[in-house]
Amino acid sequence: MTRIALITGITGQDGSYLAEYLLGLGYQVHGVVRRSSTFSTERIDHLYREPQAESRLRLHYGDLTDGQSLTNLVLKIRPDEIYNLGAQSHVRVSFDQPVYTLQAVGCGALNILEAARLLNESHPVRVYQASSSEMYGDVLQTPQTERTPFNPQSPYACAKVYAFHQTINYRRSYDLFASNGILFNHESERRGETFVTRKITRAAGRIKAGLQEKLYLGNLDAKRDWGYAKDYVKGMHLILQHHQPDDFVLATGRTASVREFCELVFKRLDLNYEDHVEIDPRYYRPAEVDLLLGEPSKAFEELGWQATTSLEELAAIMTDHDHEIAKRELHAANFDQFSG
Ligand code: NAP
Ligand code: F7E
Repeated sequence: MTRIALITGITGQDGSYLAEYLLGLGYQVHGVVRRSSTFSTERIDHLYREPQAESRLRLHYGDLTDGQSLTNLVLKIRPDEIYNLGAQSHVRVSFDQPVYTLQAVGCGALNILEAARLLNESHPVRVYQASSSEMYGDVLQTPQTERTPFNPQSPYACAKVYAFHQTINYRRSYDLFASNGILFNHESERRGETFVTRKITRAAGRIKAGLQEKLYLGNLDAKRDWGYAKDYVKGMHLILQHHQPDDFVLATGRTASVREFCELVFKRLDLNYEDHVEIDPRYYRPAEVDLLLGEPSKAFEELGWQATTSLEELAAIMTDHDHEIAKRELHAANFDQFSG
């Protein structure tokens, strides 16, 4: 029997890699897409060009804040697995839009759990909740494990803590297979361009191509445990294949500062980041998370999962990808000048 998965946030970084991975495993994949006035499916459009995958991928309009339509969709599709990846996922933006962030991240997760609870009465379903290392906030213990208490530092993190606990509540109260993946930062060439790693690799590529001079950043001393998103979606799948629902940290076990990431990226392009990076206090946050470092041994021992891409490899993949984009941008700019 073909297994059926429903992914919220399928148009995002993780959703696109997860859809690819599940289609490769033979799943039928359904995705929830928000209606917008421009197309938002750039990260998954290529899947429609793969004939084998195309017929097993279905997109549906929906929004995490619209519980009734999510329930209708879940009861119609009857998925075996639900991956709740949809979110207003930008920490800095959550300070500007705290209520919407709570609605999408906190109530959104509750809407998914309610829909799954109803489906579970007639069809067994497993739910993955995209929890976050941001929940540790102003950390109370280093490294952070599944037992480290949360101390959230942003509206985003507070909403994720709510969703985390509701996931456990539904597991205990309704015998629903509902698990949290507590994922530390994971990046890729599909990372949104306002997250710091991608902001750095995009700008460095453009600086190398002569398209810009400066890169303006906020706190260079913040430290993160950065992995590669492709590794992490495999972990999400393993979490739902486990013999029982549980909560798992997925991380690399290594931390590095924003400054170190800048050094790696600019050095790969034979540039010195100090010549180009300037501080703009606009990018500081009202409250900062200074240090995140995950301890992923539970995931290794119980799921056989580990991160396989080093920080150097991640920086190289993203830098090379974005340097190629910048070269194309330069070519297009020169062509316009010539033909104009
Ligand atoms: P992302 O690239 O920002 O993608 C977020 C996705 O959620 C997009 O598809 C977005 O749709 C969708 N979305 C936003 N608001 C929605 C709403 N109200 N209803 C339905 N869908 C909505 O995020 P990501 O990096 O892939 O992260 C995936 C999940 O993991 C998120 O829940 C994030 O909070 C969590 N997480 C991420 C990391 C990380 O380092 N990447 C670490 C821990 C946890 P549009 O395309 O229309 O905007
Ligand atoms: O910031 C600092 C910033 O926005 C990382 C999300 O996926 O991971 C992500 O949240 C650090 C912070 O990611 C700039 O202050 C400096 O300390 O790339 P980021 P994040 O806040 O860690 C977690 C795990 C999630 O769950 C989230 O969904 O970099 N920083 N200068 C900057 N950050 C940004 N964005 N822009 C700057 O100019």
